[in-house]
Amino acid sequence: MSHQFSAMLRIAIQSKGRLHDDTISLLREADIKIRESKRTLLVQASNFPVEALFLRDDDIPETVATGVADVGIVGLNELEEKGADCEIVRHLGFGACRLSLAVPKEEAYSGPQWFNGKTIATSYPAILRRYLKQQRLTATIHVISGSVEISTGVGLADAIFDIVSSGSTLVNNNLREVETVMQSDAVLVARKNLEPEKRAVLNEMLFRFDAIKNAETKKYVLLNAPAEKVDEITALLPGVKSPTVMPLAESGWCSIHTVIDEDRFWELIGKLKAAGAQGILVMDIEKLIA
Ligand code: PRT
Ligand code: ZN
Repeated sequence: MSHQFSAMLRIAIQSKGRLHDDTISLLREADIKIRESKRTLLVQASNFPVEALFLRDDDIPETVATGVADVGIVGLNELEEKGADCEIVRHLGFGACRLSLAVPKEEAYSGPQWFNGKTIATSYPAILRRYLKQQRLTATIHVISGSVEISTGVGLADAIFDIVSSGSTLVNNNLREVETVMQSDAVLVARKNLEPEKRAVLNEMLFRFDAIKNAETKKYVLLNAPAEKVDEITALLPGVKSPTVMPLAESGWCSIHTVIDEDRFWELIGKLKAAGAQGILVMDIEKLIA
């Protein structure tokens, strides 16, 4: 397949950490196979014109903005913090989290003005500085690179600004989330002004990513119905287009095939049964090209 492309696209990927596995699985589902080796920084895919550059997430935005890599997968929080000039091509949905301000749980928190004159520990000073400015707050930012959540307990700061996902780290450190400053997930970013030959490779990759994403929330449904109920049942099914209806060997019965949204599944299933559907079979879809 790679013979139709004349360029190699270099993608920056987190070498280890929270985004690594989901990134590799997304590429694998898109049939872009990257053999990982602990020693190699740059690995070419075996069956697609892509080479992966393994980096720390902190270095990905700059690497893409400066053209050392063409595209990259990184948390939106990291991209915003570094202020790198990249194009956000897709939100990928995994690595979801938020950047929030948290205070010791016994504090009487009345609103953002609580932060005036306080010290806030964080690894995201640029995003925090922007928020404080926008809210016209005067707090001191104390930059630390890890274990931000223990800062208040050891008297290093009055509050923290950090990544929250389940919230259990805050609870374990007697902290309370009081302001959510930004929502984040992993994003696919591209260097601005990518050459057309590289853009073509990126477009093929996007086509595959989109097919995977479309399939994620859909189910393939097969069911049997008495012939006289087919109209009533098909009227209930939204389908990608219209459902496929095929006669069964047993006369007077049909098989109906369609694709439905996962979130509508339980609501529909009761209605389908009530309308006479039987032998309802639900299957995952791997890829869906609309
Ligand atoms: O080594 P490298 O520099 O590449 O990795 P890293 O240690 O800087 O980052 P890593 O791998 O921890 O996170 C990479 C990205 O994952 C982040 O930039 C976010 O975009 C995203 N992400 C999603 C998270 C979390 N969820 C998350 N929960 N990053 C960090 N956390 C930490 C958070 O810092 C806090 O300590 O988990 C704790 C909170 O989790 P909960 O579930 O207790 O709220
Ligand atoms: Zn990092």
